[in-house]
Amino acid sequence: MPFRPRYTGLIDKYRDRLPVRDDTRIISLGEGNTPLIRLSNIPRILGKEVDIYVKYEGLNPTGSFKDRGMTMAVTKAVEEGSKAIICASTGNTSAAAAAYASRAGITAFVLIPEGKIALGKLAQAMMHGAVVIQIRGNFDAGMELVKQVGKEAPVTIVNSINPYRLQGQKTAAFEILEELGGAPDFHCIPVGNAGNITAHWMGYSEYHEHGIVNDRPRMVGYQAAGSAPFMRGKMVDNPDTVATAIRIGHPQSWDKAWVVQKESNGWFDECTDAEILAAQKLLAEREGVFCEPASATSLAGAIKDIASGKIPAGSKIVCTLTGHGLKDPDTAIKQSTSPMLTVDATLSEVKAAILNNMAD
Ligand code: AN7
Repeated sequence: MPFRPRYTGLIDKYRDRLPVRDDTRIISLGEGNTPLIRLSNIPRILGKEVDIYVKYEGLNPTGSFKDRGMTMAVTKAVEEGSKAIICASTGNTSAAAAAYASRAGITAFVLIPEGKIALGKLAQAMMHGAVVIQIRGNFDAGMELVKQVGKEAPVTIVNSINPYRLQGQKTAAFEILEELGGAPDFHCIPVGNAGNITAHWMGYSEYHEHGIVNDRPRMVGYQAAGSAPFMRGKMVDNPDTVATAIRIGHPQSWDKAWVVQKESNGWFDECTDAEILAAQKLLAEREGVFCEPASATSLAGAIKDIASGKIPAGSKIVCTLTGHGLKDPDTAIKQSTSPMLTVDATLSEVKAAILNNMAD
């Protein structure tokens, strides 16, 4: 029969590797199982013999990797009888929390930095019926408040300090290992709170320890230059970057991420906003893959390290694209240089517009 079983989300698929019981009610939107796309043009443009794959996490149900963690966190919150969840967020966590809470029939409270989250993410949180609390402060201030209020109100925190979040997110590494038949040489990933780099290392290590694969990648974490505590070696108090998703100065998984760097023999680096936007545009224009600015940090960093030889020729590289480009239409439109023509609705004008703009 040309049919295969319906894909029902990552908890069902990886049930035996996740902390759920047989009778647990799974809160899922069919997250996970995202495409691992092999780049076909960019390596040639770089002029290097490298094999680059992008893990397009923007194709999760709410448009970011956060769904992997949120399906676990909300499933466990409901199992434990919680009626409300709360998070601080630069946008994507709030979108995922709002969606999964609505599906579970519980309340989501989301704290976001006023004026500093991308429009699509705000639309999601509002549309899914979350209680949106804008704070006059940044993500780090919101995170502190969430930790405090979590002790005083009956709400479950679903930021990545909730251990179930990382459990869900580790499945991205499982998928990569299964598809490649082993580990890539390098895994490049954007770093904000450093939950995702930690979760990937957990996933890679789990398959390695169980003998399913016999190697692990070197983990390379890239930050935005204006928001790069791992490069400064200390917390940053006033982080800033066009990549608002990773506008985070006090990473919650600070210690864990340093362990990942050491164990994997990897490194951290930073990219300027200009480098991030250039990588976002390159991916969109040359590969047909649209990710949000924060996500492009992984490719922006990889491009630099490939150019310098730190990532050598012959390497197999996976770059995680954490969120969809549609999350942040403002930044995309602002940096686009594509022709936008307005003409009369006549055959002659439309024809002229086409003939004048044919590629050589
Ligand atoms: C697109 O939504 O922290 O290093 O509150 O949205 O695991 O924090 C978002 C983080 C990368 C960084 N790319 O991941 C939030 C939030 C995108 C993101 C990151 C985020 P971590």
